[in-house]
Amino acid sequence: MLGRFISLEGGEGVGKTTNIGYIQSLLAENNIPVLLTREPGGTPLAEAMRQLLLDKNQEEMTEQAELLMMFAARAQHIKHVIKPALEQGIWVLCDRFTDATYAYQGGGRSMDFAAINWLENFVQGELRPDLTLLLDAPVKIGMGRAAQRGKLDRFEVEKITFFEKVREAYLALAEQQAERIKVVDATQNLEHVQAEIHQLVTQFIHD
Ligand code: T5A
Repeated sequence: MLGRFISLEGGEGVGKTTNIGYIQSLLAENNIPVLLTREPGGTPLAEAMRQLLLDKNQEEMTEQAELLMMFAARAQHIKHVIKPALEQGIWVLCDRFTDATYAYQGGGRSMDFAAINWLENFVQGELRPDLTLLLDAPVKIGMGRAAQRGKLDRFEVEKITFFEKVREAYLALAEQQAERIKVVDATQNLEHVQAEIHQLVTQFIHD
């Protein structure tokens, strides 16, 4: 792969969408071509699956269906968007990727990590992000920020204990894969969050 793959992770409302544009501008300043995308989503079919995954007004979705849909959307995304970009030397900046599956389905829903790991290998082959920025904040701070946006989706209506487990799983992943996953303290004001991101991304660019 000629391009490099950066993912942005974290619980609800920690500031991923807010900061993705900032990272894009940092890459652009360094003359790096970049593609912005997100999960679940990123292609028309994967975006249609996103609608289903986030819609709370439907029959109860089984945990297995949820997990498989995350990976079904990911398979489309990788084949039609992520891999073609990386092969052309375009960097990919993705709002959430498979760490979110470990955190939400593995941590939040207590699903078997080995099953997720099997699906990860099946769908992605060797593709993994080169750098992951994990924006971390206590659940109440993130949920408070997310709530300001109004309407809540199918995940956002979960109980606080669900999001505590999501956060724990993310932090455990960061500890296990410290080389790739860098934790950013998202409780700080935006200026400080972006100063931390600036340092991490600049270092990664020059590695
Ligand atoms: N999901 C996803 C899974 O369960 N498994 C998977 O495998 C994948 C890929 C997707 C949902 O799907 C789940 C997880 C999610 O529940 P999403 O829209 O991608 O949904 O995720 P959300 O977390 O819902 O995204 P949000 O838009 O809610 O959160 P963001 O992007 O982290 O937060 P953002 O940038 O919109 O900021 C929220 C508010 O906070 C303010 C912003 O201005 C905004 O108003 N803010 C700050 N305020 C003060 N200080 C700061 N430092 C601030 N940073 C941002």
